[in-house]
Amino acid sequence: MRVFATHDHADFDGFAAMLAARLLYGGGEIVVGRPLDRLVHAYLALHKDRFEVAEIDAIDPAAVEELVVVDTRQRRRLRSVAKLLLARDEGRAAFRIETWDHHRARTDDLPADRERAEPVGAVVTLLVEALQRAGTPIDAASATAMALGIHTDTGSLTFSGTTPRDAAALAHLLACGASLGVVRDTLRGGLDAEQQQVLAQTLAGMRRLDLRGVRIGVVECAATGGGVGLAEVVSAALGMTELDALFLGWRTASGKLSIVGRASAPWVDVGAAMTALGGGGHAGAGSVTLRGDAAAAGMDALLQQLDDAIHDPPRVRDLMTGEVFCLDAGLTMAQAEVALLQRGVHGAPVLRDGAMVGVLSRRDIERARGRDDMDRAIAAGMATHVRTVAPDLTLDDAHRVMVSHDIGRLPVVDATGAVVGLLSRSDVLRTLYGESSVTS
Ligand SMILES: [Mn+2]
Repeated sequence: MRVFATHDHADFDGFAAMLAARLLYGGGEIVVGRPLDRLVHAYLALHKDRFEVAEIDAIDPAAVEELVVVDTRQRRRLRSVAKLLLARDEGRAAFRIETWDHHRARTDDLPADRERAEPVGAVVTLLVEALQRAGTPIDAASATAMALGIHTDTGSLTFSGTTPRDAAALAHLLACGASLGVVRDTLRGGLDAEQQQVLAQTLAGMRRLDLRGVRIGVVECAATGGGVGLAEVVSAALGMTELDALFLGWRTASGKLSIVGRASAPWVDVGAAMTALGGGGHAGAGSVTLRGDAAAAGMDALLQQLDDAIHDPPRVRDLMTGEVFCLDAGLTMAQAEVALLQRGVHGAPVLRDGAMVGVLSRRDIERARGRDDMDRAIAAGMATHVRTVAPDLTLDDAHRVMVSHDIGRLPVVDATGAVVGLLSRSDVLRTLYGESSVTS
């Protein structure tokens, strides 16, 4: 007998990967632990007859020849098949183990006879590729579940871990008849009444921390229910704020503390922080359950790990143009026009005694020409309410200043008031798209 298993709180990626593996391997029993992820639970309630799930107690460990584990390799995330693994340890079972995963290797990973782990956005992508290579047809209902696995693990192909392979696998599933309507309705499930309450508590009660310019939200809630679906609450809350990452702690009456984290910026590695605490996850999402002293320390236990889990985000000083052509406030408009033309620039900061007092653009010069003011000092016709940025501001924040005030070039001014650089739109675009895609 062959058994398929995935991590506890099976999500769509884990569940769909089991379906795909069963097709690929040619049959076997799917085992899931309870509770399931809320979306999977709702989906299974409707599709129960199509996707039969076996009970672990009905399986005789001695009869198992092969265990295929998907979406994790960590033994302690596999409570659903703990009995089988224990029987194997004690010599009452002797099955081989195969694993399919897209998480980083851990010290408590299962020793597998065959291990396939690749850094794709959803593990089901690896299995869909294998099915495609084998020429195995995928029915529409299974293709839909697999498409949901890719959608949920990649944020509909928007999370930073998404690869071209995930998009190609999704395309194949659409070609197999995956239903866009079912995908849409399943993903649009919204938050239930309990989740909405936790969301309200999260938004009202969160502490906002600034760690080296990275915005982190941290909140601890007293459990009001089973805590299923907290990840969706954290995602929803993160989407409503400007935070780079958000961590929600869920404290049960017995003192246990479950922490769910999500990041929207690539410089916060949620999985690293969770792993340091004994949990797991990806860069973008992770969770851990703390007990005993660690739980008593509350969210402080997490805060101690955060420093190592935050990579320095790109800052203005890393991207700015360092040598800035400046104009002296004593020049006339006519002199400034010649100077700008000679340097081939559209505008420049204006200095008086080394300090920036304004910015002059060619548009200001054209206005002066219209008023016949070309012989007057530029100080009279320049923009004096100039928005500047500090060199150690994060590029993200500088980007926000550009967008909200529609400014294409920001003078970079240090604490002494000296102009130390200029940040342009193209500097920002270069970090968004890479060096080659921006020409000027
Ligand atoms: Mn996954």
